[in-house]
Amino acid sequence: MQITVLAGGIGGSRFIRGLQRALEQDHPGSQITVIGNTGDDIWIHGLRVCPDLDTVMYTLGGGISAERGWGREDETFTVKDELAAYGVEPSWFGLGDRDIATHLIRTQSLRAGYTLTDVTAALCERWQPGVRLLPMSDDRAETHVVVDDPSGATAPDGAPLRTAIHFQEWWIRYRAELPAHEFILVGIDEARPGPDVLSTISEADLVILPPSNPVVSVGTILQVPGIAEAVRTTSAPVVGVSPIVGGAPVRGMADACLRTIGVETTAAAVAAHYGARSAEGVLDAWLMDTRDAEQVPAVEALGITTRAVPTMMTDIDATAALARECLSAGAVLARA
Ligand code: FO1
Repeated sequence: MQITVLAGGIGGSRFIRGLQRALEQDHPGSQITVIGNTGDDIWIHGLRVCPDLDTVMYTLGGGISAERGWGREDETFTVKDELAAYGVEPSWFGLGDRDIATHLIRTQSLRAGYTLTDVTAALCERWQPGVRLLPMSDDRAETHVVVDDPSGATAPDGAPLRTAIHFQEWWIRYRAELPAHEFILVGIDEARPGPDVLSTISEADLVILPPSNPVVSVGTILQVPGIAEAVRTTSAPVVGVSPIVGGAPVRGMADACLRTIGVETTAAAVAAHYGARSAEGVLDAWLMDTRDAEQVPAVEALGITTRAVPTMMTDIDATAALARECLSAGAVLARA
């Protein structure tokens, strides 16, 4: 089977590990292509950092820090401390010494004219993640967040001044606690899908939207011109997994992101936000946790085939079981 997954960072990577396990057992020889979010990418001290691509690569390649969910295992932060000793900002970004090697290679290669797709493939030669990892775009498309100016500055009329900060600063420095008025994907209008991105969606046997952040990860990927259309028109079934369980994100701050775009933090509201493919949306099926089973009829009413299943990815077996539910929902849809 050819399966395409639109993934962000930690949640998406964890899901893909379970999908790999399920496919090894049930559909050996299958190929997973991951379309990775690059809206989180940022220039840090002159280095190009791609948090979601690196999280997928490290998690599936066995280099991830299990404790943090991002960055490298056995990491040290000596360079970060030295930069802070010089009073150089940003000091809030956790730039690890081992991780810097990845960013040095990426930055050098980009400056030499290689595309992010080329660089990502080269980095994956070392890590062997067992999937094809494609950036959503080789063009810059960065998520910035419009917030009230953290300095508390106000306009002459007394209203708080608004400013835009990079998503990473909002996410890491302000822990998404600074109210976000709007997300702006800088450069998105000129961004093109990376090579092979559209074809891996249209030629897939199954497309999965894993439990990544529906706004700033999956939502960002769907904003790249052409990608949402490819998902809407692919002959493959499209199955999504709710990242919201019992009215809260399982991990991260997706609730703060959903609030910003005016979507309620429930499994049903996220499904409605993605929309049914029969109604200009992107979903054929939606898997949400058994704890939210009472929301199944509301999502079915949208024209989205819905199942309430255990979605907590507590270990590889639980995640493989969740992946199997996706494969099964996809198979049912394909027969229909
Ligand atoms: N997340 C944090 O909460 N704090 C950090 O200092 C941090 C540094 C970092 C460095 C490299 C990298 O690849 C990821 C990093 N992350 C950090 C995670 C990252 O901000 C988020 O995982 C994604 O951007 C959101 O999905």
